[in-house]
Amino acid sequence: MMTENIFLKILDRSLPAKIVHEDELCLAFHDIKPQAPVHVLIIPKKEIRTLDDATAADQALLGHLQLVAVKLAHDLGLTKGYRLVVNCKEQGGQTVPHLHYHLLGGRDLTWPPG
Ligand code: DGP
Repeated sequence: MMTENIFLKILDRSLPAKIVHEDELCLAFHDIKPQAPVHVLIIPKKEIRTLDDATAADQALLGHLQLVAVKLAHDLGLTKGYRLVVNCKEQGGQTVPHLHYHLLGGRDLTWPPG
C-alpha cells in the first residue's frame, strides 16, 4: 500500500538520509531497510509518482537516473554485478509514491523475485 511521499522530505532535507549522490536532476541515498549489502535509492527531483506516470518528456531524465545508477554501482564497488529495480504501483510492490530506482548488490541475488 502506498504511504505519503516521504522522499519529498528527504529532498528538502527535513528528513535525514545517507546521501551518496546529488545533481540538478536527482538524489541518491541509502535505503533505510537494506535488502542487500548495497541498497541505494535513486530518485528524480521532479515529482513523478510512479514509472507509469513518466511521459516522453521524461525520456532524458529516466536515462540520466539509470546512468547515475551505473556510476554509483561502480563507485560502490559492485564489480561482480548488481540489480536495478523499479517497483511500480501496488502489484509491483511500490510503497512510496515517488519514482525511485533500487540499486542492489554485494551478494548473489536470486531470480525470480518474490
Ligand atoms: P518501494 O517499496 O519500491 O516503494 O521502495 C521504498 C523503499 O524506500 C523501501 O525499500 C524502504 C525505503 N524507505 C522508506 N522510507 C524511507 C526513509 O525514510 N528513508 C530511507 N532512506 N529509505 C526509506
